[in-house]
Formats: sequence, structure tokens, C-alpha cells
Amino acid sequence: MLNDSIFSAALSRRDFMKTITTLTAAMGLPAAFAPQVAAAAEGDKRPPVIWLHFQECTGCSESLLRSSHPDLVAILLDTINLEYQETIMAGAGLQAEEALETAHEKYAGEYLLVVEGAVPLLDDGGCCKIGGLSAQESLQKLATDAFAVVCMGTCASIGGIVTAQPNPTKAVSVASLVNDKPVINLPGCPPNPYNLPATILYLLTFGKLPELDSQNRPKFAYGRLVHDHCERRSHFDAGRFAKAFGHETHALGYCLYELGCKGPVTHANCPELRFNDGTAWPISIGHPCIGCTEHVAFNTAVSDKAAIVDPASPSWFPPTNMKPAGKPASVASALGVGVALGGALGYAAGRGQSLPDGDEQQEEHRDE
Ligand code: FSX
Ligand code: SF4
Ligand code: F3S
Repeated sequence: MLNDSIFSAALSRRDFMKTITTLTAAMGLPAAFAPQVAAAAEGDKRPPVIWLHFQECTGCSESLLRSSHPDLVAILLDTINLEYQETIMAGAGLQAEEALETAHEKYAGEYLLVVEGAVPLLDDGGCCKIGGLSAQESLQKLATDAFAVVCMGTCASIGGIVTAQPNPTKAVSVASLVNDKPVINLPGCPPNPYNLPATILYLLTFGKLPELDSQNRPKFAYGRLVHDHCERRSHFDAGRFAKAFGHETHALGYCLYELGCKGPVTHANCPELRFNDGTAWPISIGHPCIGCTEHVAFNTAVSDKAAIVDPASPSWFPPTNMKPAGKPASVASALGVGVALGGALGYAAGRGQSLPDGDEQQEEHRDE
């Protein structure tokens, strides 16, 4: 077992409950469920986990296990029985292969198989072999006896950067090769560090897998659009857009849609949970969302504009009386400028005038 963590010893009860409460919220549950989740985390049931790495950058492990998340890592490692994980295990070579073989036999039918990375099919997978087995052989062997397969990251879930054109290794996602087991996809390059512990704790707390969407992603983590929870959304709704990286409109924190933000078509919980101990996420530091949890990423230029299906604010947004300032040109073309849209859409359609330049936008901003 790899669970004797240097993090566990330093975890106070207060820190434990704080992180459990965050994980409870990450599962979409009210805070009242926190004691139940805590009991599951502290219980005797510790699901065995075998964790494989194929074609990837290990950023998924890194974002989860890095030391800025000591409480999260401590809870994860105390909750599961981590039998094999190539990034953090001390063993190597034959010793590591024996550990994998032992865990496979001992926990057949019980273990959770966590996989990072895509699977290359070129030349019988010769470009990614571990312990004499290609990634595909290894996956087939271990998925067969798994209780369920968790695809950690976009590469494993949908192919990600590894399968980006021209896909030189003819790689495919893990999810596309597993047909006879429950598959849970946790895309993101990397996925939010809370998503794996939340998924495992959900399983332990309720004895069942979380509800999944049509792409096998837990709805609690991937049920919302980045755009609908983005801190720059009020700028989008008011028509204030960053014109270029480094431009004053960018420095003022305006909406990044014109710079290619894919938030309007991306499902993820980044705006709420953020990364690096909740301090930052791509949009908070001025970079457009590239849609890393979706197929749109890696085969679309960062600067390409996302299609806007519905420019209106969600109905659950508070009403706004702000005077609209403009709208991005691609929104106009997507809608057909001049089309009269009723109700909430009328607000967006009313912004049919040309996009003000940066100075005008700032003037607008200062007037508020
Ligand atoms: Fe892929 Fe993960 Fe991106 Fe990297 O394991 S989803 S390249 S963060 O490391 O697989
Ligand atoms: Fe946020 Fe991007 Fe939506 Fe603008 S387009 S509000 S930056 S998610
Ligand atoms: Fe990925 Fe977009 Fe979140 S790029 S990390 S889904 S903000």
C-alpha cells in the first residue's frame, strides 16, 4: 500500500472537516451531508485502487498530488487503498511489476482502475510499453477485473492533446476501449483536483456511482457551463470584451470571448473550485478557457470563437438594468443581426450596435 502519507500526520480535525465540507459541496450536496461524507472517509471501507499511466504528461497526478493540496491528498490517500501508482510509488522495475500483479490477483473484481493518458495503437502500441505490455494490453488485462474504470483527465476520457491531429501515434481514449465496465470520465487537462476524491467519496458515502451525463462525466462536476458561473460574466452581458492580450480592456478584466474563450460551450466546475488551493483558474489570470474538458479543445485554435447558442443570461441570474454596451461580432453573426428576439433575448439583441473600441468600453465601465 502507498497510503502512509507524509500529509496525514499533519491533518488536524478542523482541516479535515474543512476539506470534507468542500468535497461535499463539490458533490453538489448541502453542507448537512458533511458528517455523512466524513464518516465514509473515516470508515473501514477502503476501495483498492490500481492507477495506471499511459500517454500523457502526468499533469493530472501532479495537479492532485502536489503539496499545495495536503489536506485533499491526505484524505484521498487515507480513504483508498492505493496499491499501484507509478508516479509516487517507491518501487521500480520487477518490484513494481510484482506489486501490480499481486494487487491484480488479490483484488480482482473489487479494485477501481484509475487511468491517466491515451492509448496508442500505432505499431501494436509499441511506443508506450510498460513491463513488456503495451498500453492497450495492460488496459485490457486490468480493466477486465476492475470494479469500474475512472478515466482521469482529458487524454484518458476523450483523447485530449495526444490524439490531436495528426495524431502521430494513432492514439485513442481509454474510455473508447472499455465496453464491459462502468466508465467514469473526469476530463480536464488537468481535471480539477477535487473531482477524483469527490467521485470516490460519493461512491463510499452512497454505495453507488454518481449520476453521469451522456459523456459519462459526473453531473455534479460537469453539469454546468463555465460561462454561467464565470466571474467575468457581467462583462459579457454588458458587452465589455478584452480586445487583445495586454490591451487595456484585458487589464481591466473584461470578458475573454473575443480572445477565443470556450467557456460558453464548456462544462466544468473550474469557476467554483478553481486550482492551486482555490486561488486561481485560467480565466482569473486572464487566459481564455480552451475548453479542456470538451472535444473542442486541442483540435480548435485557442483564438477561434465559440458558438453562442443562447446569449441571454440564465433565468436564475439576478435581473439587471444595466445599459447594454455592445456584443461580440461573432455573436451577432450567429444570431443574425437585426433579428428581433423576445423576452430575455431582447436584451442581447438590443446590443446590435457595433462593438465599441477599447477606450469607449472603458469609458462605459468608468461611468457605472
Ligand atoms: Fe492528459 Fe493527464 Fe492533460 Fe496531462 O494524466 S489531460 S496531457 S494534464 O497529464 O492526461
Ligand atoms: Fe467568462 Fe469566457 Fe464567458 Fe467571458 S466568454 S463570461 S470570459 S466564460
Ligand atoms: Fe479547462 Fe476551461 Fe477549466 S480550459 S481548466 S475547463 S477554465
